[in-house]
Amino acid sequence: MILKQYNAAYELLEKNSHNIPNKIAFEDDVEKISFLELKIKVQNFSFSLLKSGLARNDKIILCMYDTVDFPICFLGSIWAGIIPICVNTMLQKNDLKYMIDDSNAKAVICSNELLKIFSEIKKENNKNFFIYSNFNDGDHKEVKNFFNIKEMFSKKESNHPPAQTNKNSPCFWLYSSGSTGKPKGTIHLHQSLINTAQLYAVNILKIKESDVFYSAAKLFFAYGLGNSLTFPLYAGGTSILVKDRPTPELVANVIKDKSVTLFFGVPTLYAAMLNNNLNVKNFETVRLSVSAGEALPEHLCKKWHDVIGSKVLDGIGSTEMLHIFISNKIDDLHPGSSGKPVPGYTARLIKDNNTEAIPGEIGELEIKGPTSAKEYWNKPTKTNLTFKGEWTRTGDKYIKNNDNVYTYCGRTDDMMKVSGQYVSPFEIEAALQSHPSVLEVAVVGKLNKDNLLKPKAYIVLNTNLKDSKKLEKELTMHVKNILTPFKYPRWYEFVLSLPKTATGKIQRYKLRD
Ligand code: 3UK
Repeated sequence: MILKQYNAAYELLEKNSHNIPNKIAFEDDVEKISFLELKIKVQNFSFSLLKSGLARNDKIILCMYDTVDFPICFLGSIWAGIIPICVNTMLQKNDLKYMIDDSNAKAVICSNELLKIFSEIKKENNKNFFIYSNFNDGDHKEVKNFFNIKEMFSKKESNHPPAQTNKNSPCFWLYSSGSTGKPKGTIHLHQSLINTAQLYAVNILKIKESDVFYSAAKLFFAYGLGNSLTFPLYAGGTSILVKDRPTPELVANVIKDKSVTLFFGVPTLYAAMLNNNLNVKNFETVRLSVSAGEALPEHLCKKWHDVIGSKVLDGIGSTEMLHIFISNKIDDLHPGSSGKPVPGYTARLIKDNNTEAIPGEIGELEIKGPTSAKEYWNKPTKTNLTFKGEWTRTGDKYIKNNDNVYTYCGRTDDMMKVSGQYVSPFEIEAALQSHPSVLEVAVVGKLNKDNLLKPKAYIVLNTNLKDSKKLEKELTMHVKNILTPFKYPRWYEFVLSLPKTATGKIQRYKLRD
């Protein structure tokens, strides 16, 4: 069967560059770009990439801060049929080198500030990948095969057509970190970007042309890529891109200065913001917030609504599924839960004995939908473990109730058996979180003197510790009041911070001994 021609970059740009050519699509700390200018620069960049020596299906590492250049380079590569691999700008040299080697990328596009690290990788390893960047004249002239993206953007090739890809052609990659093991190149298809925009952003968030989007999660994460690039382009809204780290102060200022209507954050940020005596007036334009990446504790969900006056929708997404597939809805909100499957996706919970869990039973979440990655690059064993035909395994334990509402119970490998029963570290964390002295908490299993696994809590306090024995007693009482009593932590350790992945997920395995 021959599939119709379909290029994701073309699909995202065509309509709005025609209908609302002069509207601002992206705005960063220094510049703005309209829908029409964006399309022109994407075509110019695509043309220049091909002319510089790259070919269809070549891979290119894209390591850039959140600026207007990101969407031009990402979409320009896709327009050319070249496969961009978005990577985290905070990675160390050896991780970046790993990804260049693993993917066999022919080239790198990076922000000016990251030129140094890639030039070093190139020289130290005698590699000949091309580097594309917005360098200033005189910068890094010593490195071979350097191209200035700003010059490429203005090449005047606006008749340059998109590559003849189809819905199922590989489009771009993201590296999935997981909590252990080497990062895996996750191959996404052309159809997936627009499917996330339609199924989640239009149907659940009700995105529209008047929306101003701001995501604290950066563009190189799947979460940020949807929030700040795919969704605003699809809706014809405006996306605010910010290079700096999203501190509570910065986020509040951006929201106020740019009159943001849709805000996307992660639970840790919501906790920090609510702990920061927010000026509620800053948030008047926000019509809806979104939380993902980790489960949003019930009390934070309620408190955000009480303080800000608009709702926050918790939803679970993954790098493998590209964006959110189970979510709360504006008129169907369940604080403390992930909500219901997003229409267009099907979810199931699989028990240890390989049968499906019924309501009230815990199982591992598997998901089916039109945005799943095709496979992990060059990792057949991991691919077969995660992608089972139409179903994609998440590695998460969930429980659903009779109303089909899904509640997170922790990563599969974080689950504990305490007193013979499955205990999710997450429910103990959620209980501890609701205590006024607790800022952040991670719970892991630890063996007691009888070699039985019991919960231990690592806690970051939001006050100075005065009397630890007294506080421990108080916390235990607090947990016993909320949960089945045997779930209370047998040990407490008060720490200044918790170990986390680059995407802000607690690395519980590092706390286990
Ligand atoms: C966890 C959640 C409970 C869960 C992501 C939105 O986080 C994203 O992708 P990652 O590949 O991680 C996936 C894993 O993170 N998780 C994410 N959201 C929630 N757990 N409640 C949630 N709301 O373990 C999942 O398997 O980094 C989030 C959109 C796109 C994404 N890629």
